[in-house]
Amino acid sequence: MITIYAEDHAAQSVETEFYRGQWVEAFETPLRAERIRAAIEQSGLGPIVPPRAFGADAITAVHDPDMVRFLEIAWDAWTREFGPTPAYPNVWPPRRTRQIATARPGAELGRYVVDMSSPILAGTWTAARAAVDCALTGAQHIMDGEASAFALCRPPGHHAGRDYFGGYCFLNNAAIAAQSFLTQGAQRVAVLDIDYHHGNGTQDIFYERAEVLTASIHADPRQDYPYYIGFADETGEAAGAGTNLNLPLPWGTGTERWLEALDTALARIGQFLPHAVVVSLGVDTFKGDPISRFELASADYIEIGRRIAALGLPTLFVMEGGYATDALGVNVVNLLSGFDQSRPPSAAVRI
Ligand code: Q9C
Ligand code: ZN
Repeated sequence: MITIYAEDHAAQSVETEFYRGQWVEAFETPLRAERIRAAIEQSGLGPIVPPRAFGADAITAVHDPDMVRFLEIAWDAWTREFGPTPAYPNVWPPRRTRQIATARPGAELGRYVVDMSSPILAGTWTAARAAVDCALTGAQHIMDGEASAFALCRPPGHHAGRDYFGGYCFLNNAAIAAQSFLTQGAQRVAVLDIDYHHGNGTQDIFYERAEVLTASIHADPRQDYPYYIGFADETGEAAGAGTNLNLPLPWGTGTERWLEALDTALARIGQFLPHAVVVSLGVDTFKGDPISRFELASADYIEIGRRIAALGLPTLFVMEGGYATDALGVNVVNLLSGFDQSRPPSAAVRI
């Protein structure tokens, strides 16, 4: 399997993050992507290539253009007022307020940022764009006939909705790639989100869309981030009624129960007959993850890869979360090689 990786990810880098009322050592670091890249290099999984540069159209196909413009200019606007310090919001629009643009970068930040996990830095736009390019390049490989690809995206994307971002994310790499399949003629695409956290941004983007099935296996939103969304009764609306599947699981979920949920999601995806599957690949379901509470073991990821491969569909893996830095490489390589080794031949995309 080919891996797409961009060095520019390192432009998004903070020493600390706000966690449980304190500034603690950051969980989402450049080292994460470096560990994954190194493990893939050593594994012989396949070549690692840089992304192609894509334009903004694929981004505004799923995101609010005003938010995308804001992301692009936010650092300059912020530093003009406050100097070169990371941009965090400290104000948010309450319910029943209107979406009226303000003249101040801090207030604009509050209109788009939902938490304190996604600070805007000098290199945020560069890094976020590079991650999108990795995802789109992976999609391109699949459109060109490859059976699978791994977009080693960082920063992650699945918490970025149509007009908001947070949770270490800025642009929704997986959703942008899924939409790019449709733009290029695919009739149906499925997004399978196996990150520990609910893929709220992806659900938001495709909630009323009949052509995209979104399925997410994640921590119960009563217990964990992103909270408020990700419940089982959220099944899609309007044309998208019935095309969103949430499988929330409680803290402490282990291998058996998690794999049952995976089988449920895979069965639904199989019935949907998608032309391609985008997997939002988080490995924060690992038992050693410092911010999560599922109990998967490293060997489980091999089995997960095998079961996804059994769909026999063109599959784009897009990196999301996973914060047990020392185990990231083995967990990701296990999943991708589990997929590669058990894959039935001739699953190239057919439109
Ligand atoms: N109590 C991803 O895995 N902070 N994002 C949560 C937990 C934000 C996770 C604090 C976690 C975002 C892509
Ligand atoms: Zn996560």
